[in-house]
Amino acid sequence: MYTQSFSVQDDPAQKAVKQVGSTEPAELMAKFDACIDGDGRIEPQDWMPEAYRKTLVRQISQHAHSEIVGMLPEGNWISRAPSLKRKAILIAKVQDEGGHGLYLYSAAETLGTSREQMLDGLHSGKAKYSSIFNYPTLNWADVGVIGWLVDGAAIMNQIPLCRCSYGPYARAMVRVCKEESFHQRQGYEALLVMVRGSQAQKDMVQDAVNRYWWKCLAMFGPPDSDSPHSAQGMRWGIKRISNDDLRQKFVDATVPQARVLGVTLPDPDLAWNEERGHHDYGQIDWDEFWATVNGNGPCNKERLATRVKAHEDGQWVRDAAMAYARKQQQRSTKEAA
Ligand code: BYC
Repeated sequence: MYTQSFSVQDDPAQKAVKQVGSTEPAELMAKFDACIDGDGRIEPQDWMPEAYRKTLVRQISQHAHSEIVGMLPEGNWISRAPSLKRKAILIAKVQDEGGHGLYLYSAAETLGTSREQMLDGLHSGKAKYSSIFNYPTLNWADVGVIGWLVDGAAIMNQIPLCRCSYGPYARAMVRVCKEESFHQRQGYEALLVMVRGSQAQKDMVQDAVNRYWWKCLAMFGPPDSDSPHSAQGMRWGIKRISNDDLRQKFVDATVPQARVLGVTLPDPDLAWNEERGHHDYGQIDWDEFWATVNGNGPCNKERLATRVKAHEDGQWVRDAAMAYARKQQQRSTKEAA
C-alpha cells in the first residue's frame, strides 16, 4: 500500500549539496563521496566522515527510542483488549516494536555507540523519540487508529529508509517495514469492525481520528524550510524523500482509506487540488509540536518514568544473563586448558 516510495527517483539537486568546511582527509572523502554519488552502500568497516557517523547515530537513536517508547501507549491496552484475538494481535505487535528497537540499537553499535550509551541518552531525557507517543490512548479505538495512522505514517517514512546509504540501517528497515505493514492492516481492520458496529463505536473511532490526525502529520518532522538536518541527510542518501513530500504522500494515501472507513479527517482545508495532483491541507500547529518534542507534551513525563522503571525492573535479567555468560566462558576456558 505504501511501497510506491521504493521507486521514487532521488532529486539530483540534493547531490549538489557538499559539506562545507570539512577537515576530513581529501582522498578518503573523495572515495566516500563517489560511493554516495554512485548510490553505493557504506558498511561498518568502511571509512566515513565523522559528521556522517554522527548524523546516523542521531537519527537511528531517535528511531530506536521511538520504537521502544512506542510500546508503552499500546502496551497499556493489552490487559483491556476486547477479545482474545485482539489481545493476541496486540501482544505480537508490541513485541514486534521491541524487536525493531533492538535491530536499531544493533545498527547503532556498528557505528561505535553502545546500547548502554543510547539508553542513558533516553533515560536522562537528552535523546529524542517520536512526538506521537506523548499523547494518551484514551479508548480502544485509539489502538486501531495508532495501527492505521501512526504505523501508516511510520511505513511511509521508513520505506525510503530501506534504501538508506548506510547498509545495516537499510537492511534493518526491510524487515521493520514488513512488520509495520501488518501493524497498519490490523489497525485498519480493527477500525472497520468498529465502524460496522453501534453508533457509540463509530463515534469512538471518529473521536480517536480527530485527536490523532494532526499529530500524525507532525510525525514527519518540521517543514523542509525549518528542518536543519534535511539537506545534508538527503545529500548523504540517509533520507531519500523530504519531510514535506512524505507528509503529502501520507495525506494522499490516507484520504481514500478514510472514505472507506466512513470517517472524516478533521481539516476543513483538506481538498483535492487538480492542478497539483495532490490534496491541499491546513496548517499544522508547530508550536505544539515543538513543546511536545522538547518534553512538555501531555505524557512525556509519564512515558519516561515508565521506561526508566521498566529498565530498572529488568536489571535482574541483565545480571542473570551476564552471570550465565561468565559461567559459560569459564567452562570453555577450563575445557581448553
Ligand atoms: N518527533 O531536521 P529534522 C513506529 C526532531 S515509531 C520528535 O527534520 P531529521 C511505531 C529531529 O530528531 C517510528 N522529534 O531531522 C512504534 C531533530 O532533532 P535533533 C518512528 C522529531 O533527523 C510503535 C529535529 O526535530 N520513525 O514505527 O533529518 C507503535 C529537526 O528535524 C520529530 C522514525 O523515527 C518527531 N516527529 O528528520 C507504532 C523514523 N521530527 O536530532 C509505530 C526515523 C523531527 O536535531 N527518523 N524531530 O535534536 C527520521 O526519519 C527522521 O529522524 C525524522 C526527522 C524524519 C523524524
